[in-house]
Amino acid sequence: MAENKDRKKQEKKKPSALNIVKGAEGGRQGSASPGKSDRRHGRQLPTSEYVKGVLDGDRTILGKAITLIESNAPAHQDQAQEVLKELMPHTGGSIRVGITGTPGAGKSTFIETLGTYLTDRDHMVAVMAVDPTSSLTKGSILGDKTRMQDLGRHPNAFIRPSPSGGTLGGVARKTRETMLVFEAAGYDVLLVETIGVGQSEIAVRSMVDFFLLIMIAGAGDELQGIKRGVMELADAVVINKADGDNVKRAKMAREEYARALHYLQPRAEGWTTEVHTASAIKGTGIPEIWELVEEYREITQRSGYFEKQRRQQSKEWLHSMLREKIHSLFYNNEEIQKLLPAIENAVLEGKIPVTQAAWELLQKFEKKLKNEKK
Ligand SMILES: Nc1nc2c(ncn2[C@@H]2O[C@H](COP(=O)(O)OP(=O)(O)O)[C@@H](O)[C@H]2O)c(=O)[nH]1
Ligand SMILES: [Mg+2]
Repeated sequence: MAENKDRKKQEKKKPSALNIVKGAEGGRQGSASPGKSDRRHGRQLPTSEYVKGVLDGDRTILGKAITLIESNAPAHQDQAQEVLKELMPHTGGSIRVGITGTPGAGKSTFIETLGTYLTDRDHMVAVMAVDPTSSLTKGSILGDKTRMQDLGRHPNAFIRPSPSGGTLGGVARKTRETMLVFEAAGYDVLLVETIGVGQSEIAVRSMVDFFLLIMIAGAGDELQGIKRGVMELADAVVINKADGDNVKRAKMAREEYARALHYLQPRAEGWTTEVHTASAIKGTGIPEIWELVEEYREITQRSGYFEKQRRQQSKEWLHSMLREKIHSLFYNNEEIQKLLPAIENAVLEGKIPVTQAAWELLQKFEKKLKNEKK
């Protein structure tokens, strides 16, 4: 493969990613030489084959298209965008449901039971997760795979573990794009699980139509305090594990949460957030919760809120991508990287005011951008 300037830049910055970049560039030039990325990602197909395969609901190609979207290699990302552009007219036809709740509340079990309930009723169900920690622990992926074994075998279901590695922003982008691919392939129910801690809940909230919070009875007051912020994001709350000795406690918890919700502004226009009890293991309460989702869709589609929320989400997604890109352009800029330590020190030592330091760096950056344009 020919040397080029881009490659040289990459070599300097990230020697470990070199092989992946090499393979990707081979792909871009249409060369058939197998680099490491070919082995990792399988050979890239022509764009039209991804598009046709996805639209035909071909599971193998669907998997490959998602792998393409998840790849960090620039050539893969370029092609992924081409594929997505072709698929766009066929997207949007699903109900997108986010599922959150503290670890151990039963999210994965709930998804397995709900997913099976839906596939038995001829729905096409895709399951995804947003877990920016998954590359570190691997635990959640393995755990979910065993928990979703039956669903995973169903021909109408497709389970895709969280894309691993990278920032929350990166993982969220990949999940959003994967959702579009699933829709183009005819999946009409998308279920997205969060890890239930930190910012991943906000990220998933911003990509779904309906957000379901799964709680358990008696998890402690301090926990409920943490969850209050998340309760404001929910369109419905489920008290799970309402089985065996736990039924009574679950019902009491439901009353308690319903009272708490009473004082909160409902999140969606024209909708009241309800609390239900369920047992993901026994399957009780699951049909009622699905009915609620259907009702939500009906009401909000009629009022126009459904579409309005989606448009708003796209707009926010655009801005968050721009912010991320601008951030990385700035911090990866060679000149900025050279200047930054000295300016940081000057700020630390109180030699220049912070505002001045920021303006100086930004002016350098702006100049650099202008020069590059020439
Ligand atoms: N008794 C009971 N246990 C449940 C129920 N749902 C989940 N569990 C158990 O709770 C544990 C955590 O479940 P999991 O689905 O992995 O929770 P997640 O971390 O929220 O995804 C597992 O041992 C499940 O078997 C339920 O409805 N009833
Ligand atoms: Mg889980």
